[in-house]
Amino acid sequence: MTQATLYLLIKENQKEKKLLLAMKKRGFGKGKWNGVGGKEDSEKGDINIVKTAIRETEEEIGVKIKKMEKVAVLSFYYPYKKEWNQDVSVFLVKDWQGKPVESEEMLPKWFKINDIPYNEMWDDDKYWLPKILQGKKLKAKFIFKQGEEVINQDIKFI
Ligand code: 6OG
Repeated sequence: MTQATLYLLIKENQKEKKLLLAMKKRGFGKGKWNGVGGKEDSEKGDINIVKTAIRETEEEIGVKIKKMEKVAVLSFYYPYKKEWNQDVSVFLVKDWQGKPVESEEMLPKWFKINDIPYNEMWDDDKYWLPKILQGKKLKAKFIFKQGEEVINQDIKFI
């Protein structure tokens, strides 16, 4: 199973809480808002998840992660296209350096927690992301049908 990662930057003050999403401009998930992330790449010097996180957020949105917390493991299954199957580890990031900027791969934008564009995101996100934003940690499984729609899901809180 392919292992991938997803980083969700969150900024919060007394007044409001915002989540950074980025419009994917190419590759898997093109045209959708998502967190930043990808797969470990040993050719680029990734030796562990922290190195991968730092490289990817720098490449994709120009910020340097200082601290991150693992909050979920999501397993995605595509019975009609098994090579897409992947496990995605999700991390919340509240401490980083720099300001998110557009790259060749992604266009970042801050969203208020109550304004997340779920209808322009992966279909599974509406099931697990609200729980993460409430402070829960979870392990989940999603099965997709053609058209990238979830047909089966199982969420366990940990
Ligand atoms: P690259 O192909 O760009 O890595 N990813 C998903 N994220 C969400 N929110 N929902 C899904 O539901 C996803 N499937 C994959 C993991 C792909 C990036 O997309 C994430 C990676 O960050 C199916 O290397």
